[in-house]
Amino acid sequence: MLELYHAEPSANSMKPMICLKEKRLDFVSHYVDLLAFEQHEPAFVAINPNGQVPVLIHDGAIIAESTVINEYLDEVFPEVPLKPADPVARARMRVWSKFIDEYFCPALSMIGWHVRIRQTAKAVEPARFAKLLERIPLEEQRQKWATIGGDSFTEAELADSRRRLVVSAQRMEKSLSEGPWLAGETYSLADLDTYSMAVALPRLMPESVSQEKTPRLLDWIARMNARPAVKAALAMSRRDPRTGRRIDRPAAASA
Ligand SMILES: N[C@@H](CCC(=O)N[C@@H](CS)C(=O)NCC(=O)O)C(=O)O
Repeated sequence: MLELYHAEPSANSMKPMICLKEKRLDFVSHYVDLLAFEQHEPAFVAINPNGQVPVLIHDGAIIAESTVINEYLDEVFPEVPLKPADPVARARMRVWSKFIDEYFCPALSMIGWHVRIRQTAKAVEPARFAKLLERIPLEEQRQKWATIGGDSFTEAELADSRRRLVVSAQRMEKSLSEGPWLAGETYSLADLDTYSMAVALPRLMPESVSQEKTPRLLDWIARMNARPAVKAALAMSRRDPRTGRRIDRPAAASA
């Protein structure tokens, strides 16, 4: 049996959600509401001591880390392959995943937390917020929550993250001038891992990600949006995109 602990279909949670959908695998969905701090509840920390989503459980084996989860799924369920057969293209795919994890995602996360998550932290009554901070297992995450609950990141930090997002967009644009998909001729984990972050860029940075500046990136996002697996993952959202309010859907097996 496959179970996925995930939040909204965006960023790291979205990576395995698309992967599972591409592979048409049934899985039990466990929604973890990050804005209700469910990821730091003892029951979830017992599953992932980092207190972060996503987490896959396959026949009792717990696998964390979104990139690792997708590599695992591709290895164990190879019927719909998501790695190019050519070793050079495969290496290129892995360089993208590394770039996403080490460079693009941390920058996107800082901006996303500053723009969206900050208001959630600010809305919590200070004494309760202090208690919530205490139970965050990772020191780095505790500091990050404390930062956005306080004065947020410095202008210099935010400017550097925005710069890194522009670099990321330009890198995607260049790569897509060399082939239809990020690793070359074949749709792969590089595309779905990167899309899970990049889909936010046109809205976040219209001055840098536009028809004029990054036409190939926008075309690639449109091709990704049209994939049934991507549509199915996005349909698992539990928040109304207009109001941001929680929509309660019954937890269900999904394919
Ligand atoms: N390296 C991890 C990062 C996971 C991560 O940052 N998850 C975020 C959601 S995108 C999270 O759970 N944040 C909530 C928190 O830290 O409180 C991965 O790729 O799975």
